[in-house]
Amino acid sequence: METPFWGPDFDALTSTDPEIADVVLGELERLRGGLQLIASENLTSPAVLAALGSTLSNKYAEGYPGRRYYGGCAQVDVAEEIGIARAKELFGADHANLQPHSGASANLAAYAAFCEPGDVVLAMDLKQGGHLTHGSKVNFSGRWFEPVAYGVRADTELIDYDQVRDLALAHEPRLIIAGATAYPRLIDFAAFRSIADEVGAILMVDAAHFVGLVAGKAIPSPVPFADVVTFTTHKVLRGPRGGMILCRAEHAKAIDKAVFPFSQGGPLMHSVAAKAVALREASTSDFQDYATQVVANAVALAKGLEEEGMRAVSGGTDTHLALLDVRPLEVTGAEAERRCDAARITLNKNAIPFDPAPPATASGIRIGSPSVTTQGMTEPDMAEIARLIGSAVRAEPGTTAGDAALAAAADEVSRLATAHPAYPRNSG
Ligand code: DSN
Repeated sequence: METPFWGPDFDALTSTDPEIADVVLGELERLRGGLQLIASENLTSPAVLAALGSTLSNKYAEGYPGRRYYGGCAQVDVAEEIGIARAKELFGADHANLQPHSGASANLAAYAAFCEPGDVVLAMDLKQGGHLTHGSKVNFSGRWFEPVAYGVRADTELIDYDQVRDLALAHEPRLIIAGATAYPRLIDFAAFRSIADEVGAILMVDAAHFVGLVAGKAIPSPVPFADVVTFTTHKVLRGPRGGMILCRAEHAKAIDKAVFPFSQGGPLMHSVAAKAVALREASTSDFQDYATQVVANAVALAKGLEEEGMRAVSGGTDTHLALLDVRPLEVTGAEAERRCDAARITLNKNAIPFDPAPPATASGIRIGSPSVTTQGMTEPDMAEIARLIGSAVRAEPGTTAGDAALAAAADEVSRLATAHPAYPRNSG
């Protein structure tokens, strides 16, 4: 049977725009030739990419299924309805909104649903692992609302729940946010719920980083505890770049209105359809095995990096990411990132709690296991990766020995990546 023309056609891109085709191929080669350890990235499936590259990109569909401002929405309605049903089923949520364009858009909508400008919002300090949208002064959240920040304890580097409660009692926030971008441990959602109830606050969980582990049943879910859960769909969850919101039934109308028409116009229906595909993939037992392996790999990687002389913040990890203090190796986070990059290992510098260095330098690196686990790597590979990171971080570029060590590490990285290819040629 002839395949109908539907969109993703690499030959068309090559002939129409060879410059951009080169970029697309160059990025594929970058993924195939190195190791991706950015904790917030993953390698989404060919099925998700197919939905993303489809003609659903053409459709305007302001509104929600059955209540659109445009005709011709019969097909996209089906995609969105399927996606909503899958999200509710997978996470046990009363209501799901798949339209947020990103995590920041999802968070903006959650603020809009529950807060008025000037309301107090209690959230984790960006410098201790929070997110820009959790009250940073350079972001809408810090400019339009009154942020109060909690952090981690200096002795354990775990969230200071006593401080969260004290600040909540003192400032009576309208909204309390649990969730972080650089916190390796499980979050006690029951403790946050109890504090929110004590002060009459709405509890929002920004689950962007770990929601894929929740979907895969590798860690506990925030859904039973939170009024609203926001997240991105492209991290451990392995879907398209985008956002999503789950909430209790009583907040459904407010959330939907806050997404459209308050903060967004037309939804990206190709992305909504791709989110539905990712949710189907995340509902399988294979994905549960994947999520369990993501955690096992992060634990192994953190342990291996400790053996290389780095210090794991909070002593390790329960999730997909670890934060390593690199000062014992007498480098900054920024320099460690650069040296790893030279060895084709992509990770990011990151502030550690109470970091004396500015964010652009930082004293730590953040590593994550979602992508390498998608490539089928397991604990012995993590031990190898830790050794290669150690060797790269200790190598001083510009010296004969350092350059040789970086070149040797890059060769070994390439060998490992080839043995576990990203997007193997038969994966489509
Ligand atoms: N930029 C993401 C991260 O790397 O954690 C969060 O939005």
